[in-house]
Amino acid sequence: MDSLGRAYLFLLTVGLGLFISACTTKAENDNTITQKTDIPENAPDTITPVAPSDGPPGMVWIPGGEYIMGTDTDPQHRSDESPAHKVKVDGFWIGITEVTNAEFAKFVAATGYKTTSERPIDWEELKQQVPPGTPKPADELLQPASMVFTTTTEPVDLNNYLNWWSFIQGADWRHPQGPGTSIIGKEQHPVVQVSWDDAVAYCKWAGKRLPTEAEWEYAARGGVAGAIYPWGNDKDLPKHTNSWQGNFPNLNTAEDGYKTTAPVKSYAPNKFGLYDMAGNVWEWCSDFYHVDYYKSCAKQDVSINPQGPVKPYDPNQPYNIVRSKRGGSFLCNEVYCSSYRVAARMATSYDTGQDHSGFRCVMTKEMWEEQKNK
Ligand SMILES: [Ca+2]
Ligand SMILES: [Ca+2]
Repeated sequence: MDSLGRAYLFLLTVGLGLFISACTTKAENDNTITQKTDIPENAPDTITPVAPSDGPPGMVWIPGGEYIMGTDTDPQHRSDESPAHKVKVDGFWIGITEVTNAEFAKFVAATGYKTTSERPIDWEELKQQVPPGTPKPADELLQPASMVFTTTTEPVDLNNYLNWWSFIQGADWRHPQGPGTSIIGKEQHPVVQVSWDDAVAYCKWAGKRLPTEAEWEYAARGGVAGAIYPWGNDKDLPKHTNSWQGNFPNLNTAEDGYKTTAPVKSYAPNKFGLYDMAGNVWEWCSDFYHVDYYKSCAKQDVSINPQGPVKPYDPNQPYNIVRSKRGGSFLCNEVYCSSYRVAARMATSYDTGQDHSGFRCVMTKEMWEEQKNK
């Protein structure tokens, strides 16, 4: 499953994997809390930025407010999306699109930054995310590498993500599928093969930060209470988002127009004016991921600006330091992942780059004031 990160895939690839658990492909539903799923008739039109002439370029102002985060009623929801709970967030600016290759290239040109995938694997660091006693792999296996998806030739066991994920040396943001591939002509596509560390480094350079999960979901919902997707409840996915049609992972019919990434803004925005909150590429959030985090949030009447759990934990990868990602990608489909739903969450280790994973940034008023005065 794509939630399993670099450390596990790497160890499995080199034959040292000691732990892998079957992933959950079936939705769970306990219906303990009722949540409204109908779109209200008075849903707002696209909300205009508070100060469009004065806002950071490429971002839209999301007015602060209260909403129900997570879901108990979406038939496809997984246990970590429950219980639905009340959250209040302050207003913030958010990127209208995922960060593009052109934008990331400017950052790299200005700073000389090397992404996680471009650096040799640091065994001392990796060691902390694998079962104790795992032997050190040979040095030739610790070369720069990243995770690449490959369409299979026939239907495969969906419980074994090694059927479609490989750890490829030379795969990085400039070569998303490995040596011989490039991003030439894909300047307006979202950057991929970025780890959480890379996304944070970009944000810092830009005077921004990653969204919290609470901010991300609030923005994705577009002010429409209880909908399943950023556009509402319409099940005609190819009309709204870049996901996967056909049979995963062997047949990609690209009914939505794209087999891998699409240029940002290829589909209509949500009611906040945000593009690709569902699909195209996954988006890192600032929070650690903890499978039971919502249970602790739900103990409060309202969680105010929640920042995520203090410690990460994903039972599928108990040693990994996992961060949350949101929105799903061009690989998501109804059978396997369905993470284009606004409530869907994903745990991925902070050092993992994948060719379906990127990010977008947010900015507070204070950050914008500081940036403006530079
Ligand atoms: Ca597609
Ligand atoms: Ca996205």
